[in-house]
Amino acid sequence: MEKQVQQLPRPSEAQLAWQDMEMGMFCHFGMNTFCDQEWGDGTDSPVKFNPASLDARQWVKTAKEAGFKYFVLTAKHHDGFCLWPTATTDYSVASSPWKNGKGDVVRECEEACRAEGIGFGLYLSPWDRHEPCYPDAAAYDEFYAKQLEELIIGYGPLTEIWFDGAGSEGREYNWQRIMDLINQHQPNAMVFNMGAPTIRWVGNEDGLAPYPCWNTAESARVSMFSDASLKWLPQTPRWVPAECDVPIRKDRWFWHPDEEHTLLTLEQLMDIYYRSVGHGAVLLLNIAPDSSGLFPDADVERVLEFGEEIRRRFAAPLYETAAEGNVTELVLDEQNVIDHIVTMEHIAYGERVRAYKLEVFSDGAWKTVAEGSAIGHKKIDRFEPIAATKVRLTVTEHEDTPLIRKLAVYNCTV
Ligand code: FUL
Repeated sequence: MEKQVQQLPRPSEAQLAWQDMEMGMFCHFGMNTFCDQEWGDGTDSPVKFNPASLDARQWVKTAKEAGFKYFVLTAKHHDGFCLWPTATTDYSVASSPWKNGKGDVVRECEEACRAEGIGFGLYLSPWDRHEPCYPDAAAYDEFYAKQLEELIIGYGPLTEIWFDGAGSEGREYNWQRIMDLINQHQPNAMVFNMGAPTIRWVGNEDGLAPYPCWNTAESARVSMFSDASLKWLPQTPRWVPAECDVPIRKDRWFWHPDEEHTLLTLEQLMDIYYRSVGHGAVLLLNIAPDSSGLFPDADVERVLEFGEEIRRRFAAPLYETAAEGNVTELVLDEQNVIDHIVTMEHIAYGERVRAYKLEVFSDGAWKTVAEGSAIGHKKIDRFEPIAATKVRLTVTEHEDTPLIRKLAVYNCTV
């Protein structure tokens, strides 16, 4: 008997577009960059903020060239220092010597993203260690709503708004008001992690999605910082895909002097790629500008290598097809050695596959090379190189007729 297929959750248009981007770049920059610290307490003087060579185009061009489709800047981290000249506080770039207090990092990033044609997102920490009214919940809700309003009205359209739960344990913000503002001014922006999130935190800061990583709220955890008072609002859609955030320097979101040795290797980055994008999630990789206001050369080189390696492996499949139904067969014109298969579902119609098997016709017989549960937006399977003349995907369990957007084979070792 057919299952109740109309119950399958589906993504919104905006979620679909976001999932198709697959890779975003995170950018942690702020007062911490000048103080060799990760979590400033909000007492550092704005005088310290002076990035002599700041060039947001360099950041965003690097992101674009490496294949990232959106860019998320920390407009305000936990220390409360604002990277735009806000009217809500003087703890901002306007009080710094940088450009004689006339600069605006958020604007420069926004313009760079528009110029490069990639999405722009903002992180605005709810936890604020500088703002004197923070202990007064009602006053701070007002203050925070004003900051958010400045950003979402002044710097849109935004691809994503990033709400970090850190430091907010036990604190209830006015999420209803925050969501009303977002729905009014940036209805297509993804909302990360809090309020009525449209995308969820994957559950670690290593960039790794578990497998399977289903797209639905039932399978989502809230935040690692959450407690009972940090509940999602009822408007949270049932489709809440995961984003995997990770810094390119091990456990360091902000830049620190003399820490190039903590840069992840290309091999580690590729492993992250397989376990984030390859598990159907979106990767958000952080690169931190240094105190001169530039991405360090070593980080640029590494992330470009990463982008190049992804392209080398996956830009051009040997063969690919799309199909509907339980069995999708791909006949190769001639025998080819293959070692990767990428499968994708048409998730616009929900995540339908629950179990599948991949077989390769080799030496006159079908051989199973991979088996799995979720396909969702994307699944990357790799296996020992094998000579193949045909490839077959068999969906062994499903919620509704499988709609396979892509079945593609590759030889990545050549
Ligand atoms: C965490 C923060 O505490 C870190 O500083 C960083 O912003 C990371 C992305 O999220 O919760």
